[in-house]
Amino acid sequence: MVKRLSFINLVFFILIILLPVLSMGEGEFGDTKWLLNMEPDTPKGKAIEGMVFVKGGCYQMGDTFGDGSDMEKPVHEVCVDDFYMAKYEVTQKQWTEVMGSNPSSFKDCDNCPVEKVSWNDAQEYINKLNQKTGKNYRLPTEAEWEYAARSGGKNEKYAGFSNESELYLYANFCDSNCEYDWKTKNQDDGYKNTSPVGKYKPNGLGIYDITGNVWEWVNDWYDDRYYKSSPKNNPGGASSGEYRVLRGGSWDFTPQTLRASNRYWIKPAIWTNSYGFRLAFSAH
Ligand SMILES: [Ca+2]
Ligand SMILES: [Ca+2]
Repeated sequence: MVKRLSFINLVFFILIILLPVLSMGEGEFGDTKWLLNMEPDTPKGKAIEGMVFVKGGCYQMGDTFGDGSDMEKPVHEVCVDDFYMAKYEVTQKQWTEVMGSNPSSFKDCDNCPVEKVSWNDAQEYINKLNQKTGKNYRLPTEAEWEYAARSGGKNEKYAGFSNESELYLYANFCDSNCEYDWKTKNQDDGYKNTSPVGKYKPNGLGIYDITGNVWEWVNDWYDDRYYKSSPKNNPGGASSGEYRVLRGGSWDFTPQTLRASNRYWIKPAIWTNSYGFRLAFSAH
């Protein structure tokens, strides 16, 4: 009987000592925990928290509405394999949990997108995240980004819709709240600067803020002639260059800039408070 009591006491002791330690480990990444649950080798089509499975396919990439610039031409057919795309832009909280500090201008907003990150900074975040998680997160390619933005390659002018007058329902852009001269005075999206992610209607794949809020770095080197010679299957951009590509427009830009086919090119070490990114990874 004495022995049995001691054993029970020992079990209680172990539980009392170990439980707080175990729960500390579980909370290590806080809200980034959803990232740890994403398996790059997850069977195709399986739902993963925080990510959308994008079934691959072929689409017309570029200026399909005829109102873009030369760098969006020619419209050309592109095919992408299955992949996963994050539902949201990387937030300030997710950034801080991995990097230990927050570079953003518009702070005190955990769920706002991280900004003031260069392409190089985004790579550093991804490398650290992959070291911590043992996964293979990456930036989407430019072709994957546009395919996902157009709700799986549909002929949509913006991510999930085509009518410019609906922008305020889907996107944070330079609307009537915006302080710049080029603001769109007859639309009110509710935010002067960045907004928390997921505040607006998602596109047809359930991806949020892919139009507007912050520009999103993609993996590709920029080359304004690339569309003329792009391979059809899984194009990955120019093999070298001086600029990286950003997509989708931001809180301080015009409707014309927010179009799904619009391309923006910036040196990889440059940051501003309208540049952010979202994660992707390959489906096997
Ligand atoms: Ca706005
Ligand atoms: Ca965006």
